[in-house]
Amino acid sequence: MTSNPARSHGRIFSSLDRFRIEIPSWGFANTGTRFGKFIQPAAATSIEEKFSDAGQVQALTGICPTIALHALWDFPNAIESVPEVLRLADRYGVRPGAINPNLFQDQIYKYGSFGNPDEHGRDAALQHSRLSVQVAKQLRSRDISFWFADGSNYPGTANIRTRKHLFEEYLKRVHDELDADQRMLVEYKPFEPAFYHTDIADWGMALLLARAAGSRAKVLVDTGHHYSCQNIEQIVAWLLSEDMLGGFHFNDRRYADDDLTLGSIDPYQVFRIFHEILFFEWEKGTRADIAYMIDQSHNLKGKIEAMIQTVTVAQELFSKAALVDYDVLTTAQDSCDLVRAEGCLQDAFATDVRPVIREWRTSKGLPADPLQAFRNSGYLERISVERASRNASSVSSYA
Ligand code: PSV
Ligand code: MN
Repeated sequence: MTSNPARSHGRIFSSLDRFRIEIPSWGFANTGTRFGKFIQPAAATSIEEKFSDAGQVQALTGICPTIALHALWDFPNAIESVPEVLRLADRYGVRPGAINPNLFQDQIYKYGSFGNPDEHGRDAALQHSRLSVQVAKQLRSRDISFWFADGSNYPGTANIRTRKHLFEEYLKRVHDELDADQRMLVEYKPFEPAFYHTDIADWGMALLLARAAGSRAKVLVDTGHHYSCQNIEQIVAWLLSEDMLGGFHFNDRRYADDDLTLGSIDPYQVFRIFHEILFFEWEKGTRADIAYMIDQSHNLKGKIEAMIQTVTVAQELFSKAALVDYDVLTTAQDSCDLVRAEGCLQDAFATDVRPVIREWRTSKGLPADPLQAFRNSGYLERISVERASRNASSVSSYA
């Protein structure tokens, strides 16, 4: 860590000035496990309520100017919804962020989207992807973020190589539709909902497919989409070195894709990811073009509080990572001074950056403690009353 307090203070401030993180519309709605949902009276029941909640998070933290949108979940009428979404963006002070096509929910995707052996399934996926690109253009969203549930559940039931080729072909066809300033993000996930093979199961597959799609395709790393002991920061370092890291879906996990709030299980993991990015930027003298996004969904914590919690934890971990002293680190690495090198990371991680973050927030006219400010605001009480009956009527009964 830099030993000069004024220098540390300056580094924290400049890291906070630049750090922005996108919040997901679906993080404000009721979600559950495959065993059912526990309904929250305050959960958002419409796209307007999602924008309103996102506006609260932005107003209190100042670092979440955009909201990721999920086609179908947010745009039942696709293109026709665009004017309304633009109106909501204006009204609530958050812009549309990444557009997430939904290629997994409709019955036609039972055996896959781009990997479907039936051409009708593939065509439906292509049409929906093209529509999502159009929506993104009209909303002036740069990123279209693709996650595919495609895969198979039993050995021998799918031709893995044929499906790979289909993905190459169809991703390229979608890529051809992008404007010059748009990007395609390709997300990977090892399993679930497919339990034997997943077509895009890891970063290597996502990387090859993104390369095959075209120059504006990059890989998206969802931190929950890895096996337990996987070294995610090494994947990040490799993708940076290949100029193929497009963005993140941040969340935490203990067992699988748990979608828990960030840093709740392993904050050092997130710190190490940020360290690899900032170290890369320091070495290259350039800013990496990465979309930092949250993808969390938990059915018991209050939605807005959980979002604020994740945002502030991300902010803390990012500014801790900015404290690593790269001169000391590189000297220690070059001379194989292992303890000193490791200590650079440990010292930065152990630093309590919260007092400086509070100071930064005050200097920007933001509440020093966004979570407390939210609790004092009365917003939650108000929406709990307004939305309670709509949420209650969505409870399903198995009796
Ligand atoms: C899949 O688990 C995923 O991470 C994808 O990003 C989806 O779009 C998102 O979750 C939906 O919750
Ligand atoms: Mn994700």
